[in-house]
Amino acid sequence: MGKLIIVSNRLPFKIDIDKDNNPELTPSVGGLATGMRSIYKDYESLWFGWPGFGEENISDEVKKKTEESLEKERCRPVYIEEKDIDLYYSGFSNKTLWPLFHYFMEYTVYEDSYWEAYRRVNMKFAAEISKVLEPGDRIWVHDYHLLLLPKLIRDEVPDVSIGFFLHIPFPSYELFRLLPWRKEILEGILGADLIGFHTYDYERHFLSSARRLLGLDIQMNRIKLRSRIAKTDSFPMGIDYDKFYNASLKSSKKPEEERSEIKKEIDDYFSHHPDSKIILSIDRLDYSKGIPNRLIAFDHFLSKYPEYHHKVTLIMLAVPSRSNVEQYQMMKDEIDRLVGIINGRYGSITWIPVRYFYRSLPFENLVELYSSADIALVTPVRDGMNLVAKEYLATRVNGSGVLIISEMAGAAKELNEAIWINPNDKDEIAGAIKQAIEMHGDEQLERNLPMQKRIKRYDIKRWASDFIKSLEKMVASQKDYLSKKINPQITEDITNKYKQSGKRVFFVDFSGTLVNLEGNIRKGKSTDELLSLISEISSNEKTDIVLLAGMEKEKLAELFPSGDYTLIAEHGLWIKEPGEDWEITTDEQLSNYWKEIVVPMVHTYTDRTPASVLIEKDNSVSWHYRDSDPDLVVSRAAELKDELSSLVANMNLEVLEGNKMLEIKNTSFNKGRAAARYLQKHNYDFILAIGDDYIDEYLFHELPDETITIKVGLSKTFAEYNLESFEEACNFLNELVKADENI
Ligand code: ADQ
Repeated sequence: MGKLIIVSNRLPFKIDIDKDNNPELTPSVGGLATGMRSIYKDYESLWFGWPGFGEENISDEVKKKTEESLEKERCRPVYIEEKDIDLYYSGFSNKTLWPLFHYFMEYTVYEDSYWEAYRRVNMKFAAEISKVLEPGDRIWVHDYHLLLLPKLIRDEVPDVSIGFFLHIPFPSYELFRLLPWRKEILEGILGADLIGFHTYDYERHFLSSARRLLGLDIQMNRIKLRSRIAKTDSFPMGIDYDKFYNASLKSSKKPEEERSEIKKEIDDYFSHHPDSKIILSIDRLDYSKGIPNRLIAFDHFLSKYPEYHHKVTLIMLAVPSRSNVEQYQMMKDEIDRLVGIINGRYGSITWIPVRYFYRSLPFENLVELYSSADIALVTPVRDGMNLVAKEYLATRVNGSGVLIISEMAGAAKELNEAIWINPNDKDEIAGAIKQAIEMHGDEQLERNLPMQKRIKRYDIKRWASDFIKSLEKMVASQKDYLSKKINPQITEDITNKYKQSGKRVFFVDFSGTLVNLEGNIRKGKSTDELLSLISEISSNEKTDIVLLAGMEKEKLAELFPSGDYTLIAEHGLWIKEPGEDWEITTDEQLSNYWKEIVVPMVHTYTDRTPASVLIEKDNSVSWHYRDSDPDLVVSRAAELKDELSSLVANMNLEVLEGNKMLEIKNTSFNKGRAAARYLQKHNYDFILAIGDDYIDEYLFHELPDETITIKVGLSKTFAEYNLESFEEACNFLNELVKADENI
């Protein structure tokens, strides 16, 4: 098995250079580093990330020593120039993507120089990673700083396995579409085989944007790309449950003299205020975390329920973060102001309602705070996951405590026994605080135990290993899809058979197989080249061509007027051989009475689905929705199919789902039957059929076993082979035709 390459903006170590120019590596305590460490040992791993400084800021000696130390930890630095760090990290990552993806449109900056630097840095990562890539390697790219990286790597090494995980929300299409570089970003992410999100909501937002902005064909969570399938899935990130649980257990058993200063202070507080409750909030100081909302709601609580004055204290810990970004500075001022107002308004000599700390704390202190707090108040206005809520629960060794969580945090989805609040509803938050203070111990246990069980089971290690297993599975199924792809060897084999044959026929579907479905064939844009290819094939007296299409016979004859080859129209109902008139292919009596019922029914869908059209043919009705809202048509088409299903059984009809269309037709004809009927009259020792649509599967099924069947586009098929696109199909046919010239 190959290497596992992990890529994140930062390496999982803080690097300090001491006075003797020696690097000191301190492992990061974050969840990601812990999770990755757990799978590191199962693979030969390598981690790429920014070391925290640029190459230009260190001497060659320091650089060499740093790289040697990092290499021992299987880490490779990606140096970023200082000017780019500012534009790429503080700029595009934190002033464009972060606010937009957290629904802070008003903070989002669209700045070309940020974007250019973002691209440059992503390219730098790609270049560094490409140097070490070997067949069989897997790459796991993390987060919003590196959205372009999956595609950049794929462009370099097309068959490498790439997973991508987004740690922040993916916003709804309505927000995402505002980004000037939205297509490049989507294409960048889609370079991955597996794209992971914390929740299903983020996943469906991503799929919706991919469908609407790139017009991609998406079935369930599989996205059909030109030469591969990408899959999305949700993997709610967990924490190192045992680490928090065991640390809390250890802290509760510590003798008094060994307790930390913080713990002593808390214990002292409780000894003087035995009936008092501690509410705890811990966050990075970020506008997405809803800290001002929380303070306003706490103020409201104190004003609405004065009976709790002196009986409750909010301990609020905020870790300094991105303090060079203006909005963060403004928010810090706002928080300072609000804390001042609350403490000034309600505080007394013996009671400070809000105890606010603006600093980072060592792990042990964090655990002491978690385990001492009666209530955790987690109120983000938008949060990808929120690990603090899970960490609080993990430290509650005796199952007590109350978690109040914003429904806007990804974690809320898994923590539905907690008290949910809307972070914008101060009255609801005040009520939740009251409910939490008054909650009976039994109820606390009843709520916490199932949550603890859940987050213990799906911890950070399970999260990481699940993602990797899923990536491996995806790569295996990718191989299944690609196993039918025509490669040079297969082309050669088919060409040899073709050359050795005496008489050949090509059954060729038209739209989607030889021309792009979006290409406007009516305006004659793409027909010239195509007509010359078809004439070339049919001018060879050993080769016949049968063109098949869903369109009406008159339209097809107008597009292909030459009369030198056979045409099959209306999905197999009509056939016209060279020099002959159109003939119906079925002996069954066709009646059209059903159209009186079906056409008005389809019309009600056309009317309610902008940009969809109904086409009524002699013996079939089709509903085309290529240009309609892709999300809307998924449900509309399913609804119509469902409505038709009870009718069709009694009327000898069938509903076929084609490429962005539904076709309702009589069951007594199809392309396969028409082709089989044609073959009864002619003899060939080389038969080839090529089509792109679900409807062409009839063709692949009905033709003799020795037929060479080719499906254009990647999807499950009865055909023996796959080609990626209509361009490849045309090239393939061209090559066969040329083979004759070389005999
Ligand atoms: P963050 O926005 O950083 O992460 P969060 O998930 O809450 O948010 O993680 C914060 C981490 O920092 C926690 O592990 C916590 O223990 C630690 N921490 C907080 N305050 C601290 C303090 N004062 N001292 C020391 N440590 C402190 C991003 C996304 C989240 C997503 C994570 C993981 O924004 O939504 O959950 O990534 O994917």
